[in-house]
Amino acid sequence: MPKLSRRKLLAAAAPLAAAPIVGKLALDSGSAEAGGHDHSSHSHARTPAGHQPEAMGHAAMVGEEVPAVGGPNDLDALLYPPKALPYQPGRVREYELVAVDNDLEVAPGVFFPAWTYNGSAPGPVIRATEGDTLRVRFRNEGSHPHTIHFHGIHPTNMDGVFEIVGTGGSFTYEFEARPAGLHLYHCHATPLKKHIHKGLYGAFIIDPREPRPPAQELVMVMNGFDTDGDGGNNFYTVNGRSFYYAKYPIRVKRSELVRIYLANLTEFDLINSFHLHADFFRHQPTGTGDHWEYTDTVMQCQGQRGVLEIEFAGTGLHMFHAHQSEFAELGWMGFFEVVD
Ligand SMILES: [Cu+2]
Repeated sequence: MPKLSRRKLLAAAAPLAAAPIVGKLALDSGSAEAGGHDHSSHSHARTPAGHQPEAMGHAAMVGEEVPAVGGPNDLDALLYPPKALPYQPGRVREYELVAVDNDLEVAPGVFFPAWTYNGSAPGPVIRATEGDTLRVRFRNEGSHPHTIHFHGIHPTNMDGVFEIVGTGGSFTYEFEARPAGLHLYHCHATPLKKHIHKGLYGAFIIDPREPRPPAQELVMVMNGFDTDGDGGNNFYTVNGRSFYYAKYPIRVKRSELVRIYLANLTEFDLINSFHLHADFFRHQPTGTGDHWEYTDTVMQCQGQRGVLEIEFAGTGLHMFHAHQSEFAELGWMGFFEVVD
């Protein structure tokens, strides 16, 4: 009965969402209600799920620290992409990706036995300019066979589906980076659902030859973690840790262009979404073409992605979260701290 256990877990985790509100921001009365829950039953609900520590729930109840793992700069390598390079004929961009098994702490005391590229889920951001030769040296030091399948236009023998790289093996992917846009890479070994939800995926930016305007650039990969193995996610995050950007808001400057590369790699759930409070952004699906939607909410199916641009009108803490309330309450929520 995966549904039941998931609902129970949701009930247990609901007060977590209130933590930053009660503890740090004192925004509205809705949080008082969440803070007033009887939490003795919550502890029981989460026990069968495995390793959810009581401390998480309790901290949230009394409005102390936001229950997120780690320090303020831990996820910088995933949040801030490598710099865009101006187009230059004949350039080769090289990356090394190593598949490794790694237990990831996705929420305080909650570990997920992940399969990763380079140790994290999502894996590193890969970036090239349209026309570059992309060369990715892949080594499998994990316990299962893996590949790297890139989205984009490339020869089929570089597609990451025919060569299956066993433990100890390696393969070099090499192709011209095109078309410009925001793409993905992920493992394509079978069973595919497992190889993806275990953590083998990441963002793949191809910059147009005519560069985009300078901006404060951010990468957000939406994902989920099934920490009790019931085929449903127990935690939702951007870049791998629940509530991380609630604890460590992303600082950006008012009136300056902010560009977000947003991709959805959530397994099990059909869609995920990004909703911004107190402002609107422009959204370019897949980072291609010249269609921009002006909105405060965008939804993405698995594998969908897009480029968001915004100049914040005001300063202060701007909340963002999945507009599926369930996801938000299970970790997919954070803040931009907009400053002058
Ligand atoms: Cu795999």
